[in-house]
Amino acid sequence: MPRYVNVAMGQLGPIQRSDSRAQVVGRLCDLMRQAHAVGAHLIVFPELALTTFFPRWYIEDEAELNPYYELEMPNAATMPLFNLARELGMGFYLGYAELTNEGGVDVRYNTAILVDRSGAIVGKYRKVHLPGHREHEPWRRFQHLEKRYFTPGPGFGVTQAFGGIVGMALCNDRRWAETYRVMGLQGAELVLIGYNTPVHNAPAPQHDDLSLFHNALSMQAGAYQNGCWVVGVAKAGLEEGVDSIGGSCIIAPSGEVVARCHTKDDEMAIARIDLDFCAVYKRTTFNFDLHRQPHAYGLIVERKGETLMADGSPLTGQA
Ligand code: CDV
Repeated sequence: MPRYVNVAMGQLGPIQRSDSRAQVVGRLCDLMRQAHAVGAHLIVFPELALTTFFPRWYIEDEAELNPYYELEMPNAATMPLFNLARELGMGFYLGYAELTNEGGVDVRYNTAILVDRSGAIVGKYRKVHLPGHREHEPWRRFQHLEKRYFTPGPGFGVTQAFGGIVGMALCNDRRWAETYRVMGLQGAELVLIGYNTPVHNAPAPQHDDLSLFHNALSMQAGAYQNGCWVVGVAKAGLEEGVDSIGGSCIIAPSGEVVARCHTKDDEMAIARIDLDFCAVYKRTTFNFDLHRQPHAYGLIVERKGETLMADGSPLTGQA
């Protein structure tokens, strides 16, 4: 019995600060309807898909910050999306800012959920790799305060869903080989990744022209080296004066891009994914059980960073 899943990308154009949740959820519902009309079983939305990318601003007042977060999911604003998913029999992946309370303490996560075709939440992921900085850095054209506004999540799990093994990650996670390998070791066949990537990288502006290349390079490598499908979906375009890349794409276990979005607006694109195609890679070149040599990889978990530069100077830096 072949295991096909029709996976759609629900790329978003910009969301401005003044856009209401109802407007944004309306756009997500539109994309879901378009995807259903061409036979999708699952639609993948971006990171922080309900709001503007607020980490670009330094906000000290919690009363100003808190409205960007969801206290529960689903909630009144997102219920129309869950209802539509149930009505159409469509699953979805959705990124949003989560404010929760752990032992009396407020904790904020950059979160993604996986919802199955019955409208039930079957997986939750909290972003592990939080880029940027914690304090206001006025020299930047815009801030990237994810380290201030979120706590890192506990790790990369996988979920049995859509007939296969599904993993989730968010934006900066896609640049790290460990992200895919930890899920690959749990048998991930389909990895879903929403992102917001400004074209301009303040600490390394020489990367700006390469931002779309690095986006594809990271996800294609992750797919190939772990024999899994990868779906990367952007929130793109000019949002509150900051231009972000598009480049949403679906990548096969061969590392080949099989579908992509071509605008920087709301756009739906789709591919039929054969989950059994993973085995061609998982049983041969990347048969972990046969070929990996964990005895040689100890430093990956024993050491967090390179300790010294080649010239002996200490490593310091920004992201
Ligand atoms: N949202 C992100 O994680 N963005 C980062 C930017 C700051 C480089 C990314 O890795 O795309």
